[in-house]
Amino acid sequence: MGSDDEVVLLDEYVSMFGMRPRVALALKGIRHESREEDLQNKSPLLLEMNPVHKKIPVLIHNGKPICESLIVVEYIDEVWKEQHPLLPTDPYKRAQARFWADFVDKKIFQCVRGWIRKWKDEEAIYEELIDNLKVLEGVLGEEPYFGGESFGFLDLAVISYYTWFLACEMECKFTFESKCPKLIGWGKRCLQNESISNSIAEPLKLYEFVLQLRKRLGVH
Ligand code: GS8
Repeated sequence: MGSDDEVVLLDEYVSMFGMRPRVALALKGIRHESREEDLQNKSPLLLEMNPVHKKIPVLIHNGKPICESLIVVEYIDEVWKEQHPLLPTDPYKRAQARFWADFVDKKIFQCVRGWIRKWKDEEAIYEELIDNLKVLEGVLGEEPYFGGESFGFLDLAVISYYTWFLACEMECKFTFESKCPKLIGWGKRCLQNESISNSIAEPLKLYEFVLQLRKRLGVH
C-alpha cells in the first residue's frame, strides 16, 4: 500500500472494540487520522459509513468503510501484511484464533457489560468473568503470547479487555492477579510494547467513564 493512502479511524477512547484497530495500526506503523466520536451525538460521517450498526470502530480506507473491530483488524492485517503479521499463516491456527476471539466477544464482553450495568449480583458477575478468564489461561498455555512467540490476532482481541479488568479492580475486593496470574503476566508482557500500551485506554479513565455512564443510566 502506498504512503499516500488515506486512513481514518472513527473511534471512541474507552471502547474495547476501538482499541483493537488502534493497536493494529500502531503495531504496523500505519499513519492515520483518528476521530473521536460522541456516541450520544453521532457524526453524520459515522452514520454514513456504518449505516447498518451505527457503531464505532469504522476504518475508512481511501474513502471506503470497513466495520466491526475484528473484521477491521483482519483487513488491516491483509492490506499491510509486511509489517507485524497478526493472523497465523496456518489455516487451522487461523480458525482457532478467530474462534477464541469470538469467544472473547461473546463471553467476556457480556461479563464486562454486566459489571458496568450491574445486571446481576456483583459476586456472580466476577465469578463468571474469572471462570471465562481461566478458560483463556488454558488457551494461552505456556506460551508468552496467544500468538505463540509474538503478539497476534487473539492477543489483540484480548488486550482491549485487559485494561477493563484493571478498571474493575478499582471496585472489586480482589486483584485479578490473585485469580488469574498467568493472564495478568501476559497482559504486563504485552504492555511492555509501547505501540500497545499507548493505544489502550487508561484504567482510571475507564472507571470514570463507568461511573458517569451508570449515573446517566440510573444504575446504582
Ligand atoms: C461492537 C462495536 C460496538 O459495540 C465490533 O466492532 O466489534 N461488534 C462490534 N461499539 C459501541 C462502542 S463500544 O461499546 C458503539 O459504537 N455503540 C454505539 C451504539 O450502540 O449506539
